[in-house]
Amino acid sequence: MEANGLLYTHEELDAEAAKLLAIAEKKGASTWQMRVKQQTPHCKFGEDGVCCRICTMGPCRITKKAPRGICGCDVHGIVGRNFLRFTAGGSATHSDHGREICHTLYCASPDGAYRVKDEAKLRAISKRWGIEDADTKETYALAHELALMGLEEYGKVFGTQKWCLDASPDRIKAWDEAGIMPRAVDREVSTALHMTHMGCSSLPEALVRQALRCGLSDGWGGSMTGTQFSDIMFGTPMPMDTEANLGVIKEDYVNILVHGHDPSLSEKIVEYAENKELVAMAHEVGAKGINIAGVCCTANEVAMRHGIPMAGNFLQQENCVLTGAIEAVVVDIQCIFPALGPLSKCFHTHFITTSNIARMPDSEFIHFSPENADKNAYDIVKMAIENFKNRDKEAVYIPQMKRNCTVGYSCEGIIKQLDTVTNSQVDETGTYQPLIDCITSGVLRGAVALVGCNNPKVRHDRGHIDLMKKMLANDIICVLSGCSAQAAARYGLMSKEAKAICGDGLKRVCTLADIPPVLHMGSCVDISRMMNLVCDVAKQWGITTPELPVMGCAPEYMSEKAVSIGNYVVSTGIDTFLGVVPYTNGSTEVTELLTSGIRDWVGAAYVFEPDIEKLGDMMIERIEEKRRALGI
Ligand code: BF8
Ligand code: SF4
Repeated sequence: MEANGLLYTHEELDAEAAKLLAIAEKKGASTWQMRVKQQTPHCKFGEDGVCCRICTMGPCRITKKAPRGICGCDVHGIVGRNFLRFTAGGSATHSDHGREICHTLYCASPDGAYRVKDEAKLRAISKRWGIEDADTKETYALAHELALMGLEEYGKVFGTQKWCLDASPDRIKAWDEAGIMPRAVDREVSTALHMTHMGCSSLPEALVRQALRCGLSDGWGGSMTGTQFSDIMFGTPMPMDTEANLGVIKEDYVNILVHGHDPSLSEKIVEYAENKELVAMAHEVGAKGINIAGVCCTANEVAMRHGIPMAGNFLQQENCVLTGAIEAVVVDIQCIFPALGPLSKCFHTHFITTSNIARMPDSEFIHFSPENADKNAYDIVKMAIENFKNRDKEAVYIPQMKRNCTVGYSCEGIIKQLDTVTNSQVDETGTYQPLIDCITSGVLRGAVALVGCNNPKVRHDRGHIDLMKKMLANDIICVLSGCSAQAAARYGLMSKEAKAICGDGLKRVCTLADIPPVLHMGSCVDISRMMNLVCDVAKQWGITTPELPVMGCAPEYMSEKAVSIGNYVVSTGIDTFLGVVPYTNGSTEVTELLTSGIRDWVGAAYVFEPDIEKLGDMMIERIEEKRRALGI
């Protein structure tokens, strides 16, 4: 272990994974490590984005000898169209998650399955959105009105996204001038699909512009709704302690994994795990109780609101089942390996799918709906309990490795905590001024939003961890979400003691503010929180967002959602560093636009760099460059 036993090393965690892999081999189960071998090397045409199959005259693949598709489209048009479609997939997906949350809020009632927990937030948003009598209206009448308004945002006929009103003035101006102010999500996704239909757009500039706009409709639309409306119902996260890594699975308990994204499901499972009748039932079958552990973004959602431990991130999902100690994996939507079906069949594990959006073979389907949430959750937990007797106790192997972490730094949580750093200009309601003071004085050099997935193209979690360590040593604070957050947590970087590996400035800030050096801001839809954070800091500082010494980075991303995020982060004025190239290498024109040209529209651009060491150096250099430009 490093830093006096504070952090796990890569080797320690790799050794843990290797043992589980050996179990898989013995059982004849397929794992992602095996499938990667079967799938590599990847198709070069696909990798470069130069294959087009959007009409049945193709597929057309661009080579030196065949520079155009049958319709005459060149490589730049093909790569640009693929990039836009990729973005649209991500934007639609995130936004549909937000739409489900609107629906849940619409079903909320004082004595029903879902209630309003953060009434102040409900009233504040309602007021900003122009609902009459937002201060005095009966809570649930107001919640339903806001939920309906939220739902209507998705398909509104005229105008642009209401959340954009919260952005800094420089953003609104930039988006207006670039013609990328996002309209309704459904409109932007449809426009993207229309533009990329055979015989429509093949001009890279138009395709990239729409990709930014479509991304913005996610970050400043659907994702923002998902985040803010979840806070209204389930509470705005505040710092709390929990644990991470496979060691949170408990041998003597009924173990239920919650995996996916939509907290409507996981919140209820967490609630029913404490139900007296069900706990008694668990005791009857010989278990000490019911243990819930999270995987992927669901883990982030329930960790930051209830302190539920996080078993692992995207590339840990199979490892969880391989412990042989999981009675049920309960999933909703997104980032769920279809492999979990066949894998769970090698054990006693129930693989329970719950959403019409994510149906999979070899799963047991229990349709979960807000209207039947209580019964659904009860049935699911009961199913897991009844399965405890089927566990092959001899075959259980739970690596005893876990780390403490502090999670749940929403914007509100950060303001509350950072206010303790300096005494300068602190007012009663709290502001970002202490954070700004730390940056202008140089105690902190800047900040990096480290986000996104795992991808076997980068060794599991190493991109995240190596970058974080580098940033921390250079007094750059990190804000995290998604699978990046769980990587930090399981290595130990999200504990307050991890300040030991920071530069002197960041160490001092962590001590004074009593925070870990990497701040958990939530799930991937919560990157919208980061957008609020940068805009509010810029407003308070009196500068524009592109002037901030702040970077965005997804070193191991894999999903369409991540590319949609990249597009709204960059459009929010934050240079965005990706460790995996988004299938754009085939076009010099598209690459030039994304890595440079779009700077003219939004004041920021992408860097694609698979060498993680270099990527880190470039981020630090960029932060220092921004500081010099500000004269700080
Ligand atoms: O939305 S970071 S692997 S879990 S896509 Fe998925 Fe990527 Fe993880 Fe959450 Ni985000
Ligand atoms: Fe080929 Fe053009 Fe059809 Fe694409 S749209 S498959 S490039 S003919």
